Amino acid sequence: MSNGQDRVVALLDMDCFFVQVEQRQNPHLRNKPCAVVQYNSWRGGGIVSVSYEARAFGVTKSMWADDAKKLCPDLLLAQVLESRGKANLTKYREASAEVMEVMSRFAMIERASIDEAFVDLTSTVRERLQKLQGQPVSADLLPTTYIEGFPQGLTTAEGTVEKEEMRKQGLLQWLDSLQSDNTSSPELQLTVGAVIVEEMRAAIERQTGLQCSAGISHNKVLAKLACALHKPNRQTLVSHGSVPQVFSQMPISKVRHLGGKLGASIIEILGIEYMGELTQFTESQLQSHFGEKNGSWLYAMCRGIEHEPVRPRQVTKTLGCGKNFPGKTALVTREQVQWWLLQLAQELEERLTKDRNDNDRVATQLAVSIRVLGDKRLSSLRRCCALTHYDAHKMSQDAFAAIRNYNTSGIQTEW
Ligand code: TTP
Ligand code: MG
Repeated sequence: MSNGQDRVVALLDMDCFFVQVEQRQNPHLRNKPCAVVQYNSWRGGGIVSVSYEARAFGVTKSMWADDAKKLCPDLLLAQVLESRGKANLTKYREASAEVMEVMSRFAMIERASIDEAFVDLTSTVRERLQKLQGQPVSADLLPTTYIEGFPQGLTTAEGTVEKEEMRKQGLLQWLDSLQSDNTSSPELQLTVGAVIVEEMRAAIERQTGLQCSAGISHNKVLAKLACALHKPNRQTLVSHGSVPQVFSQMPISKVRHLGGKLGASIIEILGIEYMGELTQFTESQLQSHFGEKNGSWLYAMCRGIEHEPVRPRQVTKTLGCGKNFPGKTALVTREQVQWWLLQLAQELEERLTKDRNDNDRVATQLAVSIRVLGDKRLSSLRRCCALTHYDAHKMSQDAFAAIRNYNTSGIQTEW
């Protein structure tokens, strides 16, 4: 098995994505505390994206706009469009496609969400290294790069040094430590990866007007983690050597794949808090608690090693839409259920048809999920059926047939 340093993987994540899309469209919103809300009738609407200026006031995602205004009276708001009684994300999906298109000119990408993508830069880096022919990498090519763990051994009044000054010192120290003629050095490969990511981010901004942050490392988990270290509009390189320090204070739930049940059970069963604490357990101990596969994964991961490939995929695998009906808005009649299924199916029909034209493929399965009030799970019930025609009426009827037995009222017309 490899030592986990054989690849160069990056994760690019747009900064306050929905806000930036609104700011691009409306100059009055630029460089201001600003947030995007969804549905504005209840408490001013729920916030889904917050500009960094507004974050300085304590405004966060999933706050009500009315509460956010108390923290930041000058907060400007933009709204997610609504159609057919639900949020319409078309504008953001289109902006996302613009960004993904620019990224994919550089290397193979895996779209991970509406505003983030993984890139495997291993072969691109190798080619670039050949061109460089042992020339050292100049700090000018890394104007927005932080090297995690650097500068090292700085003891003089750190608090007084500007953040940008620290970044530069760390970068220069790191570049000095590299052997630029050793093309198989993992540290040099990451550094050249970071140069390419600087170019990608500059191209994205030039072509779309949108800014992003990035993480550069040897695998997806570390790249994702690295990206979050210096947001917005910056990128962070996490080397294999910096892993012990990064993981020593990294809450387990912050690590990709550990935000859910598995992460919670690790914390409970082993009585630990941070990712680095996992290194004190043997592989078989971890396997006995969490299963063979998870145990091995954790044993390697806490040492910074992970092998999940970047899968070539620029478009989503599934296409979905849904709506919540909290409190008094709960659906109570069969007609209401059928009517909303039709609204959702109409959106699907539109998006499926566009997808067939854009991506030259057809969907074959329709899945219906219901979540009942109070259920913590993502869905309380999920049923699938064949998807034969991109037809909203047909899809909504099939969807209704798939869930009709779930009606708990005992009466056909009531739900
Ligand atoms: P994120 O990348 O989580 O957030 P962000 O881009 O707004 O901010 P950051 O700079 O921290 O990356 O999500 C991307 C977009 O997805 C976000 O702009 C809005 C949308 N979104 C929702 O609509 N609902 C949600 O619960 C989340 C998390 C995101
Ligand atoms: Mg984002």
